[in-house]
Amino acid sequence: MLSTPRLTPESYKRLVETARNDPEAFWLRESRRLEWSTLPTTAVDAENGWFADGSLNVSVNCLDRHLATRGDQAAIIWQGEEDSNVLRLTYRDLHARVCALANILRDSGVKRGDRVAIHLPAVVEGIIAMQACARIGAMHMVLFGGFSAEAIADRLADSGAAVVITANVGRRGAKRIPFKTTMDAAIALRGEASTVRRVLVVEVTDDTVPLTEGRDALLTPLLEAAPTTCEPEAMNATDPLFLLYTSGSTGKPKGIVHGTGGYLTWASYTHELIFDHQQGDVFWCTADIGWITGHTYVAYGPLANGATLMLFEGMPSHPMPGRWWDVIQKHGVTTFYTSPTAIRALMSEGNEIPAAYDLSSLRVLGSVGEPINHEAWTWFHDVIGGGRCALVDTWWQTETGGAMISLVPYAVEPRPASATLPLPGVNPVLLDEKGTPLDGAVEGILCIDGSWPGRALTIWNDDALFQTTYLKPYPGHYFTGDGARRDVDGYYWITGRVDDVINVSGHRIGSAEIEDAISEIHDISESSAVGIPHDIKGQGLVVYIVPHEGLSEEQMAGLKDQVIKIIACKVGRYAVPEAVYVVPDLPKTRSGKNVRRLMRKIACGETEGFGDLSTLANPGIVGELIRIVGKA
Ligand code: 6R9
Repeated sequence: MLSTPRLTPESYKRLVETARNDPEAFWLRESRRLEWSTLPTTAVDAENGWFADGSLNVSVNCLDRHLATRGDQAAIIWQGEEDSNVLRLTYRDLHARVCALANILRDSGVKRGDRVAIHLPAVVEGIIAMQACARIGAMHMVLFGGFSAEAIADRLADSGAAVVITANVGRRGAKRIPFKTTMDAAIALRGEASTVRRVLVVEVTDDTVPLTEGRDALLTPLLEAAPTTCEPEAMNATDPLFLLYTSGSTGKPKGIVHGTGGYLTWASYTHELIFDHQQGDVFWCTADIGWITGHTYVAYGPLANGATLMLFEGMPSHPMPGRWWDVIQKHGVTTFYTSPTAIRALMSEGNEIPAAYDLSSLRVLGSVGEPINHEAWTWFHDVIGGGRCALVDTWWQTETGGAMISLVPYAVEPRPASATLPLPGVNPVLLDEKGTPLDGAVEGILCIDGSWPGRALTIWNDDALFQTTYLKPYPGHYFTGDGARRDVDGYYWITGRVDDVINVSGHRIGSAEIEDAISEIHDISESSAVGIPHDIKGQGLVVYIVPHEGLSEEQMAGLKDQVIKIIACKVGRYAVPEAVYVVPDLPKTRSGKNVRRLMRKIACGETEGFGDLSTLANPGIVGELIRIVGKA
């Protein structure tokens, strides 16, 4: 379908200028893209936050207000793993289902401000559950499908969720993923201290699962009996909408809290801009709803803008390579948003696979989650996009709520593998280590000046940590944790994390999180996790462990397996390392700090060029590590 782009280079420039010259007026105007029960009269003030005197309901914005104009349009096209398994939900259907579930949640005692945990595979109930929470003003906390019972237990405890929505199982071919059993195990881990009072179970298949009397209920019969209208809760713009855990460089994963009016404005604004969203688009973001991308560009942005979204239950290359391309062809997907890891994996299957499908419906392609390399960008652009589609590389984070630096199709000149320019209203700066802003073409620490509507409100239960993590490292700027290079034309090239966060296939893993898990193994005295480049995953995780002295050969032989098991159990299988090196010691500074920079280089196979080692407390260990890694 040929369409006129939303923005031209000229109108884009005007947008950038208006946002720069009068941000207050600019953002107030952008807030009007939403339907408010009380219109905000101010955009931002440092004390009170975004659109502070406005009130609205997010699910009304995503559903009710579309009923008159597009009630019969598909809101979700769900493709099951089996080809014949397709579900089309119109906005009217979705509205009814969301209201029914919202009523059930209210009946289960969920009130405004309460937390509801959602742990589901890629079925429509995930989106329905998120919208149902928003309707009654409860905060959802979505758990990634791949989390272990321990990881779930930690998040349930920290959030204090009383109600959980999960599935009997997830489907992967003939395999069944035990969602309910994992949830039972997570709840059991805390015993009496568990906050969970009610577990609602979506039946994805007809597999039966044990139900705990008085706590668990199957959703289908409840939904059939529930009314399909539900009075929405009028929320203040700065009330929290959801809580989502993400990893940082220190300690346990943090519960990032997003607000209502600012977040939804940002989701809608950025979805429209970066994907050049047009009436009739079929928008497919492949992210799991357990990640922020699945929140902003599956559950909220597209629905706020009245789009039709594609949801696929299966895997990219299962049961045969090309399955994703088949979905695009079959459903006429126009906009396709995925991760560099997926692109690289698909690229490695060869060009004949996508060549067998008609991908001519595609108009805009997007990439998110990690830096995209030149080769993957070019392949995606040329082979999947036929050289004809805009390809947007979108840089952002859980904490930013939505895209911050991204191409705007047809308005900004693309450059392969560059996230290009900040969106109108976003003000990035590059700083040196001391925090001095750098001008011109330069590489530095990426920070953002001023605020933007999508910025997280706080960290759940720990506002002081929010301040120290993001606002205090470089006073006056929001610290992203990323490094970036800017070229002479002001284009940004993200270089990756500058802190101890490792990005494996777009999943953020804190080195501290891994080391914490390993610290539970008695025979290990110390460990260090570092990231190294990986052809498909972007980064791979490598772990060094130091055993206690005096272990038997047998004990030594079992250590690597123990490490893998404990990481799978405490964090999840997605965080299992590529390699575990058993070493006698870790390189340390005289003040006792582990020198990750050296461990990273050695894990990459480097054997020289480490610079001055005389500041190490134990310089001799470097040669040892090189030998051990080389031999492995
Ligand atoms: C949306 C999301 C955030 C971190 C971020 C950065 C990396 C995300 C990127 C990118 C280069 C891009 N990242 N998008 N790096 N280019 N287009 O991924 O959120 O899971 O919180 O991860 O991911 O390092 O700081 P989140």
